[in-house]
Amino acid sequence: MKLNWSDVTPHRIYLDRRKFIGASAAALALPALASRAHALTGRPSPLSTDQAPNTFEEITNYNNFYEFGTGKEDPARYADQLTVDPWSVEIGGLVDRPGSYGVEDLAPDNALEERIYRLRCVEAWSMVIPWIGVPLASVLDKVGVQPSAKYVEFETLLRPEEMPGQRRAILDWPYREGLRLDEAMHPLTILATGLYGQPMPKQNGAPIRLVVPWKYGFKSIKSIVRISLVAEQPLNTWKQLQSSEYGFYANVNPQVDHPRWSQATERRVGAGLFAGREETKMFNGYGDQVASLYAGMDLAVNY
Ligand SMILES: Nc1nc2c(c(=O)[nH]1)N[C@H]1C(S)=C(S)[C@@H](COP(=O)(O)O)O[C@H]1N2
Ligand SMILES: [Mo]
Repeated sequence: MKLNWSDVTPHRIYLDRRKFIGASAAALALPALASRAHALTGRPSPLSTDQAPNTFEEITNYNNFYEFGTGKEDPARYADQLTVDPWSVEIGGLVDRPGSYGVEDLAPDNALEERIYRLRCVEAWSMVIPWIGVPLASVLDKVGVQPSAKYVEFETLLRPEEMPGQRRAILDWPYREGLRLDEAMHPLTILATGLYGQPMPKQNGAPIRLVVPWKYGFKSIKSIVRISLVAEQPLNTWKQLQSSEYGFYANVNPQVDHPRWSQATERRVGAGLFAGREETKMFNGYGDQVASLYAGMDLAVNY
């Protein structure tokens, strides 16, 4: 599915639509994906923030996706080259039903939900993004996690022909991430296949990417082709690159600074030149839901 600018729902219309109850007329005018998402039926998820989302333009023009270059504008410029159809995700390791799954199998239209989440990058900027997707738990339940599995490992597509950043040794490709199994099963953790009621823009990780809103953005791995259930903690790309700066857990934590900058505050993208920085919240403001996962752990050690 190719996303054209002309297909894009303007931000303002989108916000008006969300207020619309019984939005069948509005839904008819939308692409299939959007019309089936809860998002546009006027029933926001209790897991969504009520903070105003960033504009579609901000969300799709200020990105980190090093496979397309290290500049914030590179993904919007180069991700168009990426073929996302056909696409399959290999699910394996300690599961009952390993195999090659299509995006439709993992995130069927009738299961899609909207989740409006804050995204806090380790670089100390943030956004609010209205994702469309399914709980990762629903996918893991489908494939049957075996009792010996303790972690989930994710891998991005390796295709240097279409990903110019992969022709350079910026990171150890393919990009890899991991979660502890209880983090992966948490209701806030989703596999997203769209945003703003549209199929996922390529620069945001089409056709399917992880979103873990209480962790720094680098945990939310894009364009996933492999999911493995494993017994040992997997090594994630950023920790592999520089383990003194990037850990496995990467929970948003205003009290644990990056060795080269403070994590106490953040800049909301699009807030304007004169807007002050915001205070960063523990677990990116999701502490009520997730703090218990880390009871008894020293989060300064397990950063
Ligand atoms: N494969 C892959 N996934 C990735 C990245 C990347 O470079 N490659 N960057 C991460 C970082 S640092 C952030 S902040 C988020 C950004 O997501 P967004 O561009 O959709 O806002 O994607 C994460 N997922
Ligand atoms: Mo990030």
